Order: sequence, then structure tokens, then C-alpha cells
Amino acid sequence: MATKFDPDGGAQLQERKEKLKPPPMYKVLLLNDDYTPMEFVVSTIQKFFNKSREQATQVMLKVHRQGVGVCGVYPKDVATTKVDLVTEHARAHQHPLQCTMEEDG
Ligand code: TYC
Repeated sequence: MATKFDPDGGAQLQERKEKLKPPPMYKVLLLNDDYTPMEFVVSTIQKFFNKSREQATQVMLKVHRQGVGVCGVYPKDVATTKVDLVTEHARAHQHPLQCTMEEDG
């Protein structure tokens, strides 16, 4: 409805809202390797991705069998921090586990 204070009845606001996209989300991925112990991968997924032991085991087995698996999907800054923390944790324990991220969708 057009009024003295809003002559176009909110049309400009509506236009801007329609162009606003939600921020892109990023998948955090684990990659398989031949050396990192399965137990270390499971405990790492539990620790950094807030998963139960059962959920973490499923993700670990998927990575082990298929080469890659998704641990979670997050905004870019959160995903970047998770990749850095997991990589640091793996290196601190001298495992070659690789964690990376890619845009979702
Ligand atoms: N393939 C490893 C092994 O047999 C286990 C493993 C699973 C390593 C997942 C990395 O992201 C990984 N010990």
C-alpha cells in the first residue's frame, strides 16, 4: 500500500530482498589414506564435528571405502576453522590425515 511515507509501497525493499542470496555453505571433507588409524579418524570426527561414535564410525567407513566423505556443512569461516583444527590435530599426532572443503551444491 502506498502512503506519504512509503510512496512505492515497499517495492524497493522487496526488490533488494529478492536479490539477496543466502551465504554459500561449504562441505568439510576427509580424504582416505593408508596410514591414519581408523580409531584416530573416528575420535577426530567426534571431537570436531559433534557426532556420536556411531555417526563418526559411519563417516570414517565411507571415507575408508570410497575415498572421501562429508563431516559437516558450514558457512565459510566455520568450515575454514574446522579444516585448520583437524589438520593441526592430525599433525600433532603425526598422522597424514587430510581435511579439505568445497562449496556445497
Ligand atoms: N584407510 C585407513 C586405514 O585403513 C583409515 C582411514 C579412514 C584413514 C578415513 C583416513 O580419512 C580417513 N587405517
